[in-house]
Amino acid sequence: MARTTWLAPIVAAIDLIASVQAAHVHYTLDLTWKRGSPNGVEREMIFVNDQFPGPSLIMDEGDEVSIEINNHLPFNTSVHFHGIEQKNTPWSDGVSGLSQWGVLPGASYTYNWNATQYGTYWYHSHDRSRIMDGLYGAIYIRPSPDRDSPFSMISDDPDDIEAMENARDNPYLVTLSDWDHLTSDAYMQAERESGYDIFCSDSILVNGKGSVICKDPEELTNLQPPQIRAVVNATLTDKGCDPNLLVLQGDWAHHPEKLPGGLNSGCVPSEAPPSVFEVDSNAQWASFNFISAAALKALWVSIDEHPIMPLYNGQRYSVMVKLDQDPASYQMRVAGNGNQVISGFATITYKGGENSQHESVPYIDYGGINTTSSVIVLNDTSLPPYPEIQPATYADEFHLLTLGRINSSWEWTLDGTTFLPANLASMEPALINPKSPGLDSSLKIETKNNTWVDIVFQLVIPPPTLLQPPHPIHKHSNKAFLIGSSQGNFTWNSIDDAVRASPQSFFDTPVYRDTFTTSPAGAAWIAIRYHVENPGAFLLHCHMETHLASGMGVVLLDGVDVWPDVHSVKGGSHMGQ
Ligand SMILES: *[C@@H]1O[C@H](CO)[C@@H](O)[C@H](O)[C@H]1NC(C)=O
Ligand SMILES: *[C@@H]1O[C@H](CO)[C@@H](O)[C@H](O)[C@H]1NC(C)=O
Ligand SMILES: *[C@@H]1O[C@H](CO)[C@@H](O)[C@H](O)[C@H]1NC(C)=O
Ligand SMILES: *[C@@H]1O[C@H](CO)[C@@H](O)[C@H](O)[C@H]1NC(C)=O
Ligand SMILES: *[C@@H]1O[C@H](CO)[C@@H](O)[C@H](O)[C@H]1NC(C)=O
Ligand SMILES: *[C@@H]1O[C@H](CO)[C@@H](O)[C@H](O)[C@H]1NC(C)=O
Ligand SMILES: *[C@@H]1O[C@H](CO)[C@@H](O)[C@H](O)[C@H]1NC(C)=O
Ligand SMILES: *[C@@H]1O[C@H](CO)[C@@H](O)[C@H](O)[C@H]1NC(C)=O
Ligand SMILES: [Cu+2]
Repeated sequence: MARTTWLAPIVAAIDLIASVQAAHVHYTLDLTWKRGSPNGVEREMIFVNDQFPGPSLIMDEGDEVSIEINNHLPFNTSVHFHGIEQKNTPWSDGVSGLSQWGVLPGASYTYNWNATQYGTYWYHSHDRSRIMDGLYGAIYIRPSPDRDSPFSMISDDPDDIEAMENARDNPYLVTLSDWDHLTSDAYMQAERESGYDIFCSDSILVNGKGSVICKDPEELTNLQPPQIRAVVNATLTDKGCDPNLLVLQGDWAHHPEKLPGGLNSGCVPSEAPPSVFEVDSNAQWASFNFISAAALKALWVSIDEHPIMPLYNGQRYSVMVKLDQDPASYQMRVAGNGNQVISGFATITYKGGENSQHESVPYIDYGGINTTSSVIVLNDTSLPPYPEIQPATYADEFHLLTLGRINSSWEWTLDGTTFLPANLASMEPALINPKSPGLDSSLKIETKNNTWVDIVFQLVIPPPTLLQPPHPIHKHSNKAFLIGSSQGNFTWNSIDDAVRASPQSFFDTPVYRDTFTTSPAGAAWIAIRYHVENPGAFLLHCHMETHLASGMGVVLLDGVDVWPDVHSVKGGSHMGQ
């Protein structure tokens, strides 16, 4: 049964692939608010064209893309195209209150952008915390034929390379997410009223399917990674969550009695059919392109008997899998990494192996800990871009941002004092008016076009912040280089000084990406460098929805010296309001 439900979207995707050879690609996304039960438990949620996750948008590098959204939701919305650089189209970045007005209920909005990049991306709401209500879907852009393919680094057999290219062009798009029975508004209200930064979810979903799995609290407690168990030092709740948020979240007011029942504890099991991915060994290779649409959780992703990898909110990895195993079923396991003991599951079944009794060997357990010593863990700082590119050797500007809690356990800032206003989504968009009054109280960085900018994210752990989870910091528009990282305090006034004093903290071949994760523990810093080349108003923010909604972001007014006159370039239903 499960297989039939899974195959439907694949067939739809193949249809799309066949029909989008044209350079102009148009999609219409109808957003509706209805009851749904991805994990067997009903709640109100967002569907896109009656699907959850929304339909995959598949296109070719070089395509001119236009995406119309029709907002049938009972609240404002917007759609952001995560990782899409929006070269010369800053008004299509989809951030309410920054690059556009929120799209009102009953209204429509059209995003136009050029697919100047290839690879795996995704779209999601960027108005309040609506990712938690289900507004997301995958984007895949196939590389143009004149791109060099990297597969000769894996094999020198032309047949093998061709099989990998086929797999690359017809990937399995795997959207991973955490799912809660509360709506995003109710979840944020629970934080405001209880005073806690809450991390607890009900399920982990693979392509929108999962279950609520309840286990004995003692068993869950034993499944915690030892370094976390040492800190939490308490029996977990039946949802695998920390019962003592209080101890770790600083000396602010907390009202545990205001936590809604079932949020941090109170597990009620529920089963729904999992996602099944059917692979055919005749294809020789399969590309699994993972997308983390998680609102709260860092994840571990594992396919039995394969290397395992960390996946933080917003990140994507394409994994080329050689289909040389015995025809059988293999488990995909997705575990919470850190603040909750929880897992979600899916199955990869070889064609012809449906009835095999073979039991695949797990490489991680329910708590995300490796179960064999032969396991290889992806090192996400040793993935240089292909073909290799390097940042400039020095930057024009330097900014040191200090990450921590502010004013309460659940509110976060990127610089210790100022933070994104909670009403960002209702502000006059900065792109329309760089002097927008709402910006006065925002943390912002103004840059000149064609300059290089360094930003250091410093984590401090003095009271009242105490512990911090790793923050997945996402940069809108063009990517940045992760040039360095180290424990301790960044005590220099520039990257140049730091390189001279501590060369071992800097990478020879920096990764080039749109999401960077801060260290999970202690005083530590990471440094990024980026080129200002796309004038516009863009966010740089923590991609945990609760942290973003509570203020953890900075507005980049990039190339403000040469900003486009938005009114004359783009009309749009709400642009000129
Ligand atoms: C998008 O690409 C088309 C075709 O190459 C080009 O004419 C157009 O100017 C591009 N749009 C933007 C905003 O750069
Ligand atoms: C762990 O909790 C126990 C019981 O509450 C307490 O006695 C002990 O000191 C705690 N250990 C640490 C390392 O905090
Ligand atoms: C997990 O991996 C570590 C590091 O490779 C290894 O030391 C440990 O033995 C592994 N755990 C198990 C249960 O094999
Ligand atoms: C990961 O790769 C980086 C960059 O090559 C290297 O500095 C670091 O030591 C590696 N980490 C591990 C755990 O191997
Ligand atoms: C944070 O709290 C301080 C003192 O209570 C208050 O003055 C300030 O306005 C608050 N900041 C924000 C952004 O709410
Ligand atoms: C909805 O968007 C409009 C602009 O289109 C804005 O004025 C209003 O404040 C927004 N409402 C909310 C609740 O954010
Ligand atoms: C880092 O700086 C903070 C103050 O901002 C200080 O409390 C802490 O001791 C310093 N840590 C180290 C390792 O120097
Ligand atoms: C901004 O700088 C980039 C990189 O140098 C350049 O390609 C682009 O044309 C500039 N944009 C404007 C509007 O000057
Ligand atoms: Cu964060």
